[in-house]
Amino acid sequence: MQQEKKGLFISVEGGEGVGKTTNLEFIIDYLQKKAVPVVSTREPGGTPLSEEIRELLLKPRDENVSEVTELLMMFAARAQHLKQKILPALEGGDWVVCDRFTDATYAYQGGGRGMELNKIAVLENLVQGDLRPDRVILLDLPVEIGMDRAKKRGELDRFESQRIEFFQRVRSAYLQRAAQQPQAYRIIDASLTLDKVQQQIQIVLDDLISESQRI
Ligand code: Z5A
Repeated sequence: MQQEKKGLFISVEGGEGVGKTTNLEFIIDYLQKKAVPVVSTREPGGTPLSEEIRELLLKPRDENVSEVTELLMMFAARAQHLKQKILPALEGGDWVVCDRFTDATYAYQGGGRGMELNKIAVLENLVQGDLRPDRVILLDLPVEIGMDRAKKRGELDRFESQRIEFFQRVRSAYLQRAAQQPQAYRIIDASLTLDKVQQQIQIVLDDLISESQRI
């Protein structure tokens, strides 16, 4: 798949309760104020079919879900999301800001579930071709704080019910990917107050806006 990409593609990543949803709203608002045309979306999800797959993935169930099933469903939702929403928006010149993308698959299915990274890479190439986020904003937070924040919101889904060790592996996997790809990743200290977190995010967005004006 060869993409004619014109807009910028930003993903917002991090473990449980780090503040992705809260800060995604800030990002969209900030970009709109700067007159950047922007589409907000999320994974798994983003289109009617992908949202149905999300429901299937998150629903707590007695049946043990195979890691391969989970991985294939993530990429099935992603393939639909790319075709229906992300690629048309980028090709039309919009920026796309996505609450999680394939880095979450490396962190959760790779780090958390222990799936081999080269198997994830095969699906990544099949589904995305050479499309990768231009910037990954990684909200990083000690796992205990994130879990506490998330618990306050009520009932836990199938992922949120995992043990703390799972989320520690997820966090390590994210930090490892960030270290391997410093040009794409920006790590934000999400343990600070919301104001301070958003000041850090604003710097990342201002850099991207300047870069896009130089192209
Ligand atoms: N998943 C996967 O396994 N593989 C994949 O490839 C993909 C996803 C794409 C659904 O994701 C699950 O899918 C996810 C991984 C898996 N499961 N988990 N865990 P999701 O993004 O929908 O679910 P989530 O990670 O659980 O996100 P969340 O629960 O919506 O959390 P959040 O968006 O990061 O946090 P928030 O709702 O913005 O904030 C949480 C609370 O903290 C809230 O009350 C805020 O007001 C508060 N907050 C936020 N920032 C602050 C600061 N700075 N200080 C104090 N309090 C704060």
